[in-house]
Amino acid sequence: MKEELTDKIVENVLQGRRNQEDEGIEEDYAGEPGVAELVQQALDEGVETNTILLDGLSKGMELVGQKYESGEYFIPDMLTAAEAVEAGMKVMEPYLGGEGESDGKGKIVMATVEKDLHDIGKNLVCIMLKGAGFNVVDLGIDVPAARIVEAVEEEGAGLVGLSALLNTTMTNMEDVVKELEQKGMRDKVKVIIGGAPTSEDFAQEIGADAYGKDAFAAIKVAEQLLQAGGK
Ligand code: B12
Repeated sequence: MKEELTDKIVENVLQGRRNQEDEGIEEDYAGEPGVAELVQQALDEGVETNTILLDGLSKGMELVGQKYESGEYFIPDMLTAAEAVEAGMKVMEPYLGGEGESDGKGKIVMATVEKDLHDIGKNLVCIMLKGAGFNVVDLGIDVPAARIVEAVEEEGAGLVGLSALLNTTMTNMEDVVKELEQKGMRDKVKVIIGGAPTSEDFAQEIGADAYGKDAFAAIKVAEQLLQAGGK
């Protein structure tokens, strides 16, 4: 039952169907439950949020990526699929700790770096961090280094999480580290990076404190860094 539901979520992400009113990319599925309804159903049936995220929404988006790479899907298809994932995440959010003030663990400023518009992974990380008790300040996409550092200062955050999905924008992460250095804030703020083209080696190369492979790793490294002296 659980697998059946997550498989259906994957299928509907692939079809870019936010809800039952949407048609599909390949054919018209209107009237059948879409991602929002399926996620709700899974939650009602007690499927764990992590399972819905990993085996449903994330897996669906991964397959969309493969279809794009193989030339089967085009940019509009990626966009509709992304919207379907978002619709699912919206349904899940209250179950993961929600928008409420959760300042038990520490404050983290999250952003997708300048010139990068990908936010599904970052949003997932934000949701999971909130669920784990962090106070998350999400600055959104295409955020210049100066704005990120300004927000870290304003918010008094001890952590900053940066996301990049493009080879051409991952280098903008280094600007944030440099800006923190220039403002004399580097020793007070821990920098965590993530996103498909980044890696542990790249984190070291640009002077970041940690790399997180996925949303679960994000929680783990954020907790470790806090214990190691973040705010
Ligand atoms: C959806 C998508 C889009 C959507 C984005 C919609 C949105 N709201 O995000 C749209 C259509 C807008 C888009 C546009 C483009 N895209 Co695009 N896109 C993708 C796609 C298919 C999926 C990305 C995704 O959401 N993955 C699912 C999430 C859950 O995974 P994730 O982002 O990796 O995040 C996880 C981890 O990386 C990690 N993580 C992420 N951030 C962070 C941050 C921290 C702090 C931590 C710890 C962890 C962490 O945790 C997340 C959860 O587990 C990928 C293909 C792929 N296989 O990744 C291409 C891809 C990233 N895109 C690509 C390209 C080329 C583009 C365009 C340039 C296309 C074009 N010609 O216009 C534009 C660029 C726009 C821009 N300026 O940013 C390339 C990038 C190649 C490269 N390495 O440089 C890819 C890899 C596709 C390809 N193979 O060609 N894209």
